[in-house]
Amino acid sequence: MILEILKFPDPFLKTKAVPVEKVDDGIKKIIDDMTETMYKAKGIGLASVQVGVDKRVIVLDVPGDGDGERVQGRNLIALVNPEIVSSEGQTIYEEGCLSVPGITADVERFSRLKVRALDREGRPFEVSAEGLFAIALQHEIDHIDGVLFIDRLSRLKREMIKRKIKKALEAEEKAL
Ligand code: GNR
Ligand code: NI
Repeated sequence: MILEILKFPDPFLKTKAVPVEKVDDGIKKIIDDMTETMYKAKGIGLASVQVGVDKRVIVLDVPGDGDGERVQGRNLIALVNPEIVSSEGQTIYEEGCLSVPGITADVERFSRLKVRALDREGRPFEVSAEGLFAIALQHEIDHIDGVLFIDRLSRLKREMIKRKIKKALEAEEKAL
């Protein structure tokens, strides 16, 4: 089932999601619906909070450097209760977000990290990440803490972006 992706300034995007206690059929359904929604929206990741769910679940499918054409599911990964266990280095990448359409900005993140989580069957696992996968993982973990990439910009840049979005929304209203 395709879910609706909430857009800034929807207040729900500030929700700090709660840990999943048990990876049951309800959580599996959320994972599957989020995966379908991510592919439909052509995103490389999606977090529960973006679709109005307050449980700590994220999905990603980040194309690898040598992958060539994009094949859906090749790098698909679902993480329940993800936790960064170690991180190093720093990198800057021009990020976008399905909840902040039409806006991109350079964001500083860790360049490498190890993340511990539960998989779709509720089994614990650890994954090492670098490159775009590491960036997207941090972007999605931010979402389940109620943090958007624009929250990681300088106050000036953030205020400029907020004003731009507000103006665009007002123009949309007028056109109706
Ligand atoms: O599809 C997405 N692309 C992207 C590009 C750079 C940095 C982060 C991302 S994640 C984004 C999908 C999204 O908004 N996930 O929350
Ligand atoms: Ni996002």
